[in-house]
Amino acid sequence: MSVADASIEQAYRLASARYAAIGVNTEAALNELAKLSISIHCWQGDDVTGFENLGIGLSGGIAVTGNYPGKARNPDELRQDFEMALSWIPGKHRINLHAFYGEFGGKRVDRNEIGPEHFQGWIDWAKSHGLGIDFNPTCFSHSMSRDGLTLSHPDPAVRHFWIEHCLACREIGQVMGKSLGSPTVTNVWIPDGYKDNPVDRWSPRVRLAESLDKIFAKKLNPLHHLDAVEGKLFGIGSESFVVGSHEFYLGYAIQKQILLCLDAGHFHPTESIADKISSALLYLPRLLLHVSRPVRWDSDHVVTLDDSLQSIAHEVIGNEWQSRIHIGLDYFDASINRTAAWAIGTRNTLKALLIGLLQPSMAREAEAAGDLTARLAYMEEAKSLPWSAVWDQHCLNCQVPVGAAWLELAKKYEDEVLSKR
Ligand code: RNT
Ligand code: ZN
Repeated sequence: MSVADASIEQAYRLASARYAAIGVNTEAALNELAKLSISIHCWQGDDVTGFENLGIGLSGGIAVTGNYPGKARNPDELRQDFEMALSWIPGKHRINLHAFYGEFGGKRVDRNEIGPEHFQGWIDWAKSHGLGIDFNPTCFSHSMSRDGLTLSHPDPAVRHFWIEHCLACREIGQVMGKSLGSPTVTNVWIPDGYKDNPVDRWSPRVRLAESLDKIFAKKLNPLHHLDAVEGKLFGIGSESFVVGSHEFYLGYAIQKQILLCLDAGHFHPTESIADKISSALLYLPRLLLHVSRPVRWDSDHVVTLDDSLQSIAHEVIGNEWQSRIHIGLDYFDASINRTAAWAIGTRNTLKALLIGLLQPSMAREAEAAGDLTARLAYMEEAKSLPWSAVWDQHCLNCQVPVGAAWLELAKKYEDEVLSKR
């Protein structure tokens, strides 16, 4: 064992004793942390570009800014970059794919014609790396995303096209989940909305509900596949009205008992998705989270270890909802090294979960006893417990770099591979 490793272990032993004194078992926390999988979004690797080469830029009211060199240009580069990032992240995780990341062999395969065969390369790769896959229809960056509308478009032909696409995606998701022995969550998000105030807010929502009813008519085996729907407040160009709003999908998901996806950037700036979880889980079996970081708007910044992330983790862990909440990441920053962006956001999410797993019970007990002074005191004291020594030990156990040591490897990869693209 190196001197550095020995000092990490020593710090861990001291931290572990400190936690034991307040009734927290750090070994149990680490065992639990090792079981948690984050669904890491492939689209951070190429600025939500996909592999269709349609010559159409990113649409749908989402935006990536920055032009850091070295973005992945094809499936092999994206997988190579993803593997590199995974080697800096402790644990076993999942990859979250969008439909336009299929492998089409240079052919134009339209969105309503895609099938599992276009994702066999991803499935084989995921299997060989022990990864699960999650999936998403891509209802943007396409000419049929007409007038900014898809499943709610007044033209039945447009709706039909996207219904076919979503049906194809559910079939693909099912094959992915079955092949990998772990259910694929297929999450439907559409950009539909208006820049300015509509006169009629009802009809588009009726059309969206009808389209979704067609998409979800066939029941799929939950052992292989789970459905999710994601709403939002506004997008670029849909500032005044989004058809699939939060209320729309909350109601819809409850009615169908499918997953609701809560994206941290899809609400008013001071609203926290952490507070929504306990309400939604009263009526829903499961939730999907899109962990993101909105800065003034739905800007999809790389996730940092901030209060909002810790509140989300506190809800998941404090209520033991690990099996009911699927945690996915959703951000895209093209202004920094993209593989580093994956590592930073995923490591932060895991750190927040670990902090949750190491929470002592005093604050909860104080609250139950009505001692709100002690609740605040204990919650604040908990913030300075030596969780970082436990995190370092976790990285050591998982044979991934401790502290910022991964950054040196990221720089090397940038020099040797990314900068040559
Ligand atoms: C958009 C949604 C959606 C997308 C991805 C690319 O506002 O958050 O989840 O970010 O599907
Ligand atoms: Zn999202």
